[in-house]
Amino acid sequence: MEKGRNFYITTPIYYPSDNLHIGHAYTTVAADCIARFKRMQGYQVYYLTGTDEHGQKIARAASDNNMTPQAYIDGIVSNIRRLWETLLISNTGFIRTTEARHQQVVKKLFQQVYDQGDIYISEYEGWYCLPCETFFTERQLKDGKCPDCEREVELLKEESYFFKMSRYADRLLKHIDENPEFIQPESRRHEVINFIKGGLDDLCVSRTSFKWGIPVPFNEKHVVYVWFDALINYLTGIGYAQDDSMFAEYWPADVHLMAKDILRFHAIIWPIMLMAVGLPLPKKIFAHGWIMLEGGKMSKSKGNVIDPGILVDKYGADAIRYYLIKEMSYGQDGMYSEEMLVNRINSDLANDLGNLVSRTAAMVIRYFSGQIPAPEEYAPIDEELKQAALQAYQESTAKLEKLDFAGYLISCMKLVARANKYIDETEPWRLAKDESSRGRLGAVLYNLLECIRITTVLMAPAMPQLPLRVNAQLNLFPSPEELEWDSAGEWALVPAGNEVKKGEVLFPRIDLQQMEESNMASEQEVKKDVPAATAVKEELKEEKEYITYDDFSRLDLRVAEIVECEKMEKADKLLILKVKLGEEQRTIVAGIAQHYEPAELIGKKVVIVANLQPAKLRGTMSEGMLLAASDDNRVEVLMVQSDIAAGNRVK
Ligand code: ME8
Repeated sequence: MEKGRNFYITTPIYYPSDNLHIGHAYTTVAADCIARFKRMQGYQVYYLTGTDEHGQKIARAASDNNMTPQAYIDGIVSNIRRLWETLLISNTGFIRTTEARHQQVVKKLFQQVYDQGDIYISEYEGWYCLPCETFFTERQLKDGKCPDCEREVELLKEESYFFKMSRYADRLLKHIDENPEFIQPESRRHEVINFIKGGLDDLCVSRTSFKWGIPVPFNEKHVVYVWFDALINYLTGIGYAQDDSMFAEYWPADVHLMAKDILRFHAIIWPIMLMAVGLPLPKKIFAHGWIMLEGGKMSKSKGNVIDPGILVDKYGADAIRYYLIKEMSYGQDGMYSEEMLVNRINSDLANDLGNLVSRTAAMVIRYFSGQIPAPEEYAPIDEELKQAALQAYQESTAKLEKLDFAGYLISCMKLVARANKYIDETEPWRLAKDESSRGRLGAVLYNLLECIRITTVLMAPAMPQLPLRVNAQLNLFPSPEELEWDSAGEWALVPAGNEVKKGEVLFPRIDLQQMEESNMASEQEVKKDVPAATAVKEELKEEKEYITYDDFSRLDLRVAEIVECEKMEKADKLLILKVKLGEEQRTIVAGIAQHYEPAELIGKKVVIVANLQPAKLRGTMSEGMLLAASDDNRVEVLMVQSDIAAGNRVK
């Protein structure tokens, strides 16, 4: 195997004190995205995740459930493995700290550090935070509580072994200084430097107050401190002291990924442990932000958790993965609510990506009997599209290398938006009307398929099912399971002549109201006073006079394309739209400013009442009215998703 083409990435090993939540999925999905990206680049990737199974917290959770720790965690660990399968996590290894292979390595290294004089026995008194499995000094407490999670701490006093961290502080500072990429993002790197400069205390690395841990090899009254035990998983997982050639292939790790809560363990204790045992340090330790709920941070011990398995059942793994990765803005916290998730699925995946695929497929079927045309007749605008594709490839690569997850997906979606705009600019439906434009029509559709191919390759690390699902319709890849990353940097690889089939909608639009209703129903919390469903039914019951078909046909309803849109000055509710109906352009004033940003409407096709008497609204003449659905809280403008051209009638 070619050296230097190996890549080793890890997630934290999670506590199986309870089932995992969407916060854990956040890290695991992000690491999976990088693992898949690197595999597509041709690296031999080892992706390790697992569970941190010792310590007082696990022992207490088990006894609260009247179970032995082992039986308790076995159940949770099998749920975790299943969850990762559901989320399409492609981990190479899964390590449990209760495995014999790990216990042996922990004992061996503890002994080695003790023998060389870096571990000594003394007495410890300190404040212990159980959820964080961490000791604090009186000075470190915040209002008498844990400075990290702000929960109660307890005073513990015991004979303990200590690890001489202070001895290595200067060496660690020098390493951080000489390797700017070692701790990232930059703001976190500074935090760590300041913390070390503030002085490192020796670390208490054993416990006598409980038994659920790995015994200290030379004094069985003690068990090894859970963090000293857990960090070593990164070595055991790739065969340290058991499979030397495998270990040599993968160590040092390329990336340890985690959230900022456990950065100090990874950026201070872990490197010092490695220095003490004489191993090279990992290349990068990267701490992303937290995913927050509206009410604050989510955590198992606060009980406000979101089960990602339920979300996958409802919305599909690709959609959940997309949301989580897009929410991981570089160095910042993300937010989760089901409403935000549904809105993002609808806007990015259903409207933008899904529509691009379905419009293109429909046009190839309609105009070329489903056979991918060869690109015969180019126009200068094609070069622009090609450059946009190349830029998406270059930007996505750079962002993923930097672990800028949101930035990566933003680059992909820019290409999708550019391709949708290209449809509007080239107007294939117009070309189709003229036999002499057939060569040009073929090139337009070919270029669109090319953009879809490139987008699919680029998005595959985030959405592993996308290539298969796109391929089922568009037949762009000979083997969609084995895409090469660099194929996204090339143009004109789509195989002309392949057959395109009509397929299922890639990302069906989700009705937020229906979703909320079904949630309410499943939680059996339907209250008697005005749930949304009842309100709708009441409105329908309101008797309306019948009209004849002739009455109806007096309405001139038309498809109109919004070409400009801006907020009306000094009117919070009004937007001024310029719409095109075929050749004709009109101005419409619509009361939707609180529901739509002007930019999101441009390029959209809506339905208007074209023969409504023009009226002046706040000084602007409005020449028509948009159709929209509404309830008490929202207004949704009706849109035409297909390529039916502006100007056509709605009947
Ligand atoms: O700390 N937002 O395990 P843990 C983002 N066993 N990420 C989150 C999150 C949230 N709201 N909640 C959890 C431990 N995470 C130790 C690790 S490693 C040698 C030992 C993710 O189960 C994030 O990666 O408490 C965080 O660092 C980790 O889960 C903590 O998992």
